[in-house]
Amino acid sequence: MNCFRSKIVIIGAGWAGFILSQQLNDTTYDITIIAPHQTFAYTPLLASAATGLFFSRLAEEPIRRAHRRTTYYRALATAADFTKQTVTCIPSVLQPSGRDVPDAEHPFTIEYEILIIAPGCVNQTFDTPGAAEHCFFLKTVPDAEAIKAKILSLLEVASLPTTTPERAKELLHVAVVGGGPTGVELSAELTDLFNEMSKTYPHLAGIPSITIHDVAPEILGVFHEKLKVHALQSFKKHDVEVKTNSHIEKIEEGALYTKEDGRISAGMVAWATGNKQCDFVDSLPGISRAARLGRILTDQRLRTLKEDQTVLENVYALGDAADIFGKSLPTTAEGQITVAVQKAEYLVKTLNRHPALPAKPFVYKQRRMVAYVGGTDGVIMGRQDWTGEAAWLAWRSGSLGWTRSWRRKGMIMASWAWNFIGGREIARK
Ligand SMILES: Cc1cc2nc3c(=O)[nH]c(=O)nc-3n(C[C@H](O)[C@H](O)[C@H](O)COP(=O)(O)OP(=O)(O)OC[C@H]3O[C@@H](n4cnc5c(N)ncnc54)[C@H](O)[C@@H]3O)c2cc1C
Ligand SMILES: *[C@@H]1O[C@H](CO)[C@@H](O)[C@H](O)[C@H]1NC(C)=O
Ligand SMILES: CC(=O)N[C@H]1CO[C@H](CO)[C@@H](O)[C@@H]1O
Repeated sequence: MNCFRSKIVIIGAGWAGFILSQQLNDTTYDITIIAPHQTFAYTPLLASAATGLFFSRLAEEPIRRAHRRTTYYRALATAADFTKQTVTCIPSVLQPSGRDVPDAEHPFTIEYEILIIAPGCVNQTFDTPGAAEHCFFLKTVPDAEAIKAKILSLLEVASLPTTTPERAKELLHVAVVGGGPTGVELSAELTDLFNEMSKTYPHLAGIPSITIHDVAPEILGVFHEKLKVHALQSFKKHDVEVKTNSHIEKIEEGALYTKEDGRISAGMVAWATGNKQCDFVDSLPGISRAARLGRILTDQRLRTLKEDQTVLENVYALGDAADIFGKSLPTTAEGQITVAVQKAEYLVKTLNRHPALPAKPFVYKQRRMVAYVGGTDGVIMGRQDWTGEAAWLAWRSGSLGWTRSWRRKGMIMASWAWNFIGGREIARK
């Protein structure tokens, strides 16, 4: 039995792809995973990782595993041929800096019998001049480490005898572009960090500042009114300035320019807005796409649809790269993981049974939405609205829920306890 294993190729090792890579039956399937980075990142933990709340290694999980018969290629998928059933990839080469650089000179092609497309989204800078070069992003663990290193460097430069207090203020001004959950969480974590830093850098007390810029008339667009008001009040208390209706015109080293205020000095500009499909998804031929963001459309069993809405056999799509035709699921950052995870678990169940057997359609179960707004304070949206301490606790335990491995849960808890006693990791580096 099972001398013949069907070849499954999974593109992407995010919330969706990682779960599939770990849970598909490796006795029945010959599983190949394609992802440009060797770990899966717990995205909700990245903001805390960036501000040194715990060792950033805890925010990721290796794709290669002992006791699993899977093949992993550190590469980017660049094209798929649905007729020949092949995927073309280019290697993603790890640099000493910790970054991955794609190597277009050495493409390779692999065959599949079942293809699972889950490459997520890539950040979008709307062609804002200078953004790609000068902004800090928060999508991967190396991104989080880069933010951490930059903050530490700014604190040290601001402490030099040659730095005037005015210059220190400019250096320690962090501008966050994007008032969605990611931007809000990063700002909240930064406030906490700066508050704590005032102990190790007492000479810089009161100097750091954070501004959130959003083009929209309000931040946290998806949350209930009451919760938004609470988040804003909390930011006021923590000296986070929120600039809504703010249009970013360009970014330079050390400054951003807005239509409303002109040049604003900032030691760091974090870009936390805008998603678009990766080039691979854009390149897929003959498939049906959602009006919103050009996501791949699937049927209710997550099978990719062709332009004429018929099923493309053996090609599944899920996560941020896909939508179900005729169904509206949460699309705000806060519900997306739940959707990605539930779809991945559904597909695991379907494929582990047998892909040819009739499957029940995917059904989404509503879960709560959480955003963190600094200190022991937070907002939660779900069955009932919570604010304050209870929400914070739920957020913390919620973020433990994200990390499925108990070893990691233990380590994260230990590092929170450690922070409580010993101050944040970043300070002791
Ligand atoms: C900082 C941050 C915080 C967030 N917080 C929350 C939250 O609290 N709650 C929530 O619901 N959502 C949150 N989100 C959104 C959530 O992370 C995404 O909805 C979710 O990750 C989508 O899962 P996915 O598997 O589709 O894609 P991802 O998790 O983005 O994974 C995509 C994977 O595909 C790989 N990949 C990309 N292109 C290619 C290619 N061409 N070939 C091969 N591999 C490729 C990537 O390297 C990655 O491994 C957050 C996102 C960020 C960035
Ligand atoms: C995988 O499939 C094999 C053969 O069908 C089966 O014996 C085994 O129990 C399955 N493993 C898991 C973890 O479901
Ligand atoms: C413009 C752009 O693509 N910027 C960033 C998007 O995210 C990646 C991965 O984190 C960054 O390396 C890019 O610079």
